[in-house]
Amino acid sequence: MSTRRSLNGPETQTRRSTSSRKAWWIGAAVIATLVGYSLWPESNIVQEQCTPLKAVAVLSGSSDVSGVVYFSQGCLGHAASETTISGTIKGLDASSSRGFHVHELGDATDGCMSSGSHYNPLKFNHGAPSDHKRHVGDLGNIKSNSSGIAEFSFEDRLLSLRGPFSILGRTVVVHEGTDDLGKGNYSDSLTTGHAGGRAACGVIGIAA
Ligand SMILES: [Cu+2]
Ligand SMILES: [Zn+2]
Repeated sequence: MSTRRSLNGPETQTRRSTSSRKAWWIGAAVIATLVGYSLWPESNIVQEQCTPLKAVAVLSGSSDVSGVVYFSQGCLGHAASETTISGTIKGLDASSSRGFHVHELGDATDGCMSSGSHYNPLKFNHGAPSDHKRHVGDLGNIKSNSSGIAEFSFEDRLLSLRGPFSILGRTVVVHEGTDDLGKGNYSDSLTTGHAGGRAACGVIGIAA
């Protein structure tokens, strides 16, 4: 009896440690497979992370201001790159700076007035495009030449055509006044940049 007992003890322990070793190897294999798949450059997971996108907005309004604005966002490796904003807007006051923003809504039922406030998903104050804390839609000013035409092309690191803060379906607005970039000490400097009325606007749609 006493011999049997002493034999049973160690045997059971060996079985237990063999099965826990098996579980460890299965776990390690599963983790290695998942990590390997996510790192493999041609796996579907990685390919779906970035596709170059383009968008366009045709601007018009109750004033003589009109134009077209293009947006394009490429890829840097697996991540989206900065967004390029380019376009031509005419009918502006000569040699002037005019507030230029993405507003939150794509609602044109009341012209430019129904496009809501500056697109601000992070709930910061209004600012300059170069500010770390600003509305996502804050693009500063566009500058017109002596004929009242603004031609521009610049990049922005916050505007995106994809993801949770996408600007697709929102509205780009040109104002009648100059955006003070939040530094004008007016009552609306920190909400609208004191940029005045809305001269023209257009809903941002997907482009080919
Ligand atoms: Cu605006
Ligand atoms: Zn703003």
